[in-house]
Parts: sequence; C-alpha cells; structure tokens
Amino acid sequence: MPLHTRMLVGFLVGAGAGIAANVFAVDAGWLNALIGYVTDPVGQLFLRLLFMLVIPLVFSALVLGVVEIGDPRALGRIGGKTLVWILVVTACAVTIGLVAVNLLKPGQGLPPEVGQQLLAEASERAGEIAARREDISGIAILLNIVPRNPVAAAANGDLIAVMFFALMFGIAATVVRSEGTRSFVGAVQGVYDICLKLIGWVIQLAPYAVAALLFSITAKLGFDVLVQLARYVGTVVLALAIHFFVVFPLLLRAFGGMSPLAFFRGAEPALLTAFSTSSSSATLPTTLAVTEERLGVPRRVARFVCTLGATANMNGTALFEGVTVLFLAQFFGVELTLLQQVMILALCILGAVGAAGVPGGSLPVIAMILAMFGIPPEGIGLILGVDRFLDMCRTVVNVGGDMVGSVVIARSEARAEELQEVA
Ligand code: DAS
Repeated sequence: MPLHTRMLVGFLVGAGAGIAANVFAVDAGWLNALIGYVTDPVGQLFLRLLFMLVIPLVFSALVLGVVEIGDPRALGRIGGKTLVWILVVTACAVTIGLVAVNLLKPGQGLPPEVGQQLLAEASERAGEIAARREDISGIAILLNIVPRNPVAAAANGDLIAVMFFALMFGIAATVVRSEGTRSFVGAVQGVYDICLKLIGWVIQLAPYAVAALLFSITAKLGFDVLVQLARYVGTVVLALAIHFFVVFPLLLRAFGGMSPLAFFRGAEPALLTAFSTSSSSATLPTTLAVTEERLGVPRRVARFVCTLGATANMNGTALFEGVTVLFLAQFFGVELTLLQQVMILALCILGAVGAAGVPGGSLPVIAMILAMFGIPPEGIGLILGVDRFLDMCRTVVNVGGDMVGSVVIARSEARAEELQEVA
C-alpha cells in the first residue's frame, strides 16, 4: 500500500477512534492511561526521530547550497542571479503565507483555556519549550543569530544559529579551494545523502504516528479540531495557488518574456511528476528535460538553476512552513509579536533551503522552528494526517519555481549577451 494511502488510513483510524472516545466519554482514567502510555509516547518517538535529523540535514543542505552557488563573482552572472531569485521569490512566497494565515486565522476557535492546557501539558513533557519562550524577545533574537559556540547551538537546537554557521562555513569553503575543502565538501555531500535516506525511513513510520497523535488530540478535543484542520488545509492551498497562479505568471510576463499559458503547457509533465512523487529530487530529471526541451532554456542555465533549485529553491515549502508555524501558534494560543513573525519569515526562507527534496523533507525543520518559539511540536501530529496531500501541492510549487526561475534567468542572460554584442 503506497505511503500516502497508509497515512490516510492512519488519519482516519486515529481521528475516528479519538472522536468516538470523546463522544462516548470513555472512562477518563482509562483514556488518559491509553494516551499517556501508548499514543503520546508513539507520537513523541516519531517527533524525536525528526528532531534527530534536523541539525545534520540543515547544516549539510545549507553548506552544499552555498557551495553549489559558489562565489557569485567566480560563477559569473548566473550564480548571483540564482541567489537573488531564491531569496526574493521565496520571501514573497512566505509573505503570502503569513498574510493568509493572519487574515484567515484557521487555528483560532479553541477555548483559550484548552489551548493553554495543551500548551502546559506539552511544555511539561518537553521541559525546555517553556524555558525557550523567555529568551526569544527583543534584541536577543538578533544576537542569537550568531552562535558563540556552534556545537552548543546545535546541541540546544538553536536552528538559526546553526544556519548562520553553515552559511558562513559554506561561503568560506567556496573561497578556500584546497584539497582539504574539496574533501570536506565531499564528506558533507555524504552526510546529506545519508540524511535523505534516514528521512525516507522515518517517513515510513508516519502512518503510525498520524494515528497515535491524532487519536490523542481528537480524544481530548473532539470533532471540532478536524474543522480547524480543514481550514488549515484551505489556507495552505489558497496561499500556494496565489503564488503559483498569480506571482509566477506576473514574473513570467514581466521578466521571462513568456506567456503563462505557454509556460504551464510546457511545464505540465514536470508539474504532474512533482504532484505524484512529492519529491523535487525525484522530479529533477523530468524538470531538466522539460525546461530545456519544452521551455527552450539553454542547457547551462537549466542545469544550474534547476539542480540547485531542487534542493535550495523551495517556494512552496517556505510558504507551507510559515502557514504551519502560525496555524499551530494560533491553535495552542501562543502569541507571536511582529518581530517574531519576521524572524519566522527569515527562518522559513533558510529552512526551505535546508529542507530535503523528498516526501516530508520539511517536517524536521518545522519541528525545530516550533520548539524555538515555544509552540508544542506535537502539533505536527495534527497536520501529519493531511501532510501528504499538502506535500504534493507544495512540491508542484517548488518545481514550478525552479522552472520559472530558469526561464527568467535565461532571458536575462540572453539580453546581457545582446547588450555585449551591441557594445
Ligand atoms: N516534498 C519536498 C520536495 O520534494 C518539499 C517538502 O517536504 O516541503 O520539494
């Protein structure tokens, strides 16, 4: 049975049993024992497996992402343009997501005391979550970006500090071209490949985690929580659709010299592959063939932008991370200031670079961002049940963004060459 079918079954079994237990008001003692000794531990185990992968995955992905872009000066215009494209268009995607979730507020609706109770239970279980909330306000946020000790930052799960260190390390590794740095980059590639394999194994356990975590939360909250989940799915899909059907066509018309209809027709095989595989990496061979043969992008541009983009340019993932973090903050009643939301925007941009182009590749990063802002990572259990469908949708936007970027950068290169000829 395919993974997404097993996750759907886990969702239905977990939610069905939880709602039944809630409706028939099963003996609280027995229910609490089942939750406390079975379903919560199963869910915690899955979350810990995700947490386990975050630091090696994010560090290796970011170092490789920077090394692949290389020194923009040395790579000429394409490297620099690709870097600008990734940062600007991903920031646009996250902003659309944050605006949508702030306007639609899909996470609101729980009585405040219930959210606080869930928060207290989760904080009790995790301990450090409550402590972490104190030191993420004000100037501390900015200072925490630079780690005093990168190993301590990794040990404490200070994701943004680890990301900063990885970026600096990658830039230096690009500049210092020695035998040692080449061996180091090879080792980092090995770490990244191993992380991809481990994510693949961990995601196979997702159906069981979905059933367990969803049982826990629906047994406590009943059917209403599924209504909020439906509103969350609607918010993510709406925001992805805006980015895909509004922003991409505007970029194609303004900078790509291509009609959106011609683009979508040409890109269709890669978009359908992305939807069915939920993996940018698995879609990459199709993306490359389609971008060169059907969209007319020169090979040197397509190969660079699409290959780098498959791991570093994930507009859909960044948007999804932003919506998910704020949805769960609303759900648990965790107030976030504007500065914290700006911090989350930056984390989502870098987190998307650090996510892996495989099914569920962004879940480890989301778990860490949640913990950083005092939002119980157990909330991932709530969204896991619908994550596969959302993963299919966001991977289409990821791959679409790589192809739009290739068209825009190819057009810019062609015009630069025209200008050089004229000059
Ligand atoms: N499924 C990932 C991809 O391949 C993205 C994600 O998990 O967010 O793009």
